[in-house]
Amino acid sequence: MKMKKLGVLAGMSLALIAAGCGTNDGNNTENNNNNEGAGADVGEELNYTITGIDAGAGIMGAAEEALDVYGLDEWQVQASSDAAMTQALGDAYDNEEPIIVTGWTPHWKFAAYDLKYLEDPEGVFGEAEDIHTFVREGLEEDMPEAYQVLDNFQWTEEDMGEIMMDIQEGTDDREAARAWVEENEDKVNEWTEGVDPVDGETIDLVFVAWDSEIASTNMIAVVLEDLGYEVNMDPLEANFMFQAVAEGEADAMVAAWLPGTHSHLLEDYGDDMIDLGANLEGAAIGLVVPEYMDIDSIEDLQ
Ligand code: PBE
Repeated sequence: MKMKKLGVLAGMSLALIAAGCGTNDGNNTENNNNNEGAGADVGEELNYTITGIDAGAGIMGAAEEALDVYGLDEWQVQASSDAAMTQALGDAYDNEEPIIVTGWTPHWKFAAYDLKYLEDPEGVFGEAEDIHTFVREGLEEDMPEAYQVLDNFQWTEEDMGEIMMDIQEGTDDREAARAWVEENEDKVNEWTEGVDPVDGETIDLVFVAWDSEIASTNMIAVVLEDLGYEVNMDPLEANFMFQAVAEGEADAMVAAWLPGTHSHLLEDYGDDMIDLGANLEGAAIGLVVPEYMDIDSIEDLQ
């Protein structure tokens, strides 16, 4: 630990000397009084580490690819979890320290903190994404009511954000989902209109414990429960989530990010499951930093 701190201090004083010697170019004058600016400084401060999430997330593969494409050989993406990443982000933010995380929208972190996506001129993280609902083959015949609701389900980033914020502020996952369903009766009625109630049939939903998917899966579980279903929710790794639906072990999931983030999983499992289309449009993934950091582009890390 001590060594690391010394390293950071050495990095800082080097940066100060550099600033004093006028090596910063003219359009960087604003930054001359602090220790940030060039990618190498950020790299040293962060131990050349990007704070990632679970290794199975699509964004982790994309981040690795970004290191490759932008020639960031010294950098690494540290696997952890959504919860650990947001904890690290919150800690850094409270101390105005630098941090780079694998980030995505919708996510409550953008409402809680002032953050920005690093520009991605090479387009590694892709354009806007949609979140799709997938069900197992045969679900339409076996559980036509659930199939109909899942097929109709469509909401917005704001809708999902309300549940995510509520959970972030301490409300239990299921309670936050229930509150949203009760407050958004009109929207939910559009999905359930004309669908007959059922009598305690069991439906298995799979998801990954990302904040966005905790919100969406709990919400649709509440809607299905209100229709009379007994709902099981299993948190899995991303590839097992796809596999479970493809092999018919699970009935449905509302957590496929396409066309980019989960394209490799779609390639492996897509032929064996039914795509019910987008339930949310305009999602995004990328590298995210606090606004107070001076870097704006992934290229600034070179
Ligand atoms: N995410 C949230 C997922 C998809 C949903 C961006 C962390 C992923 O990277 O696989």
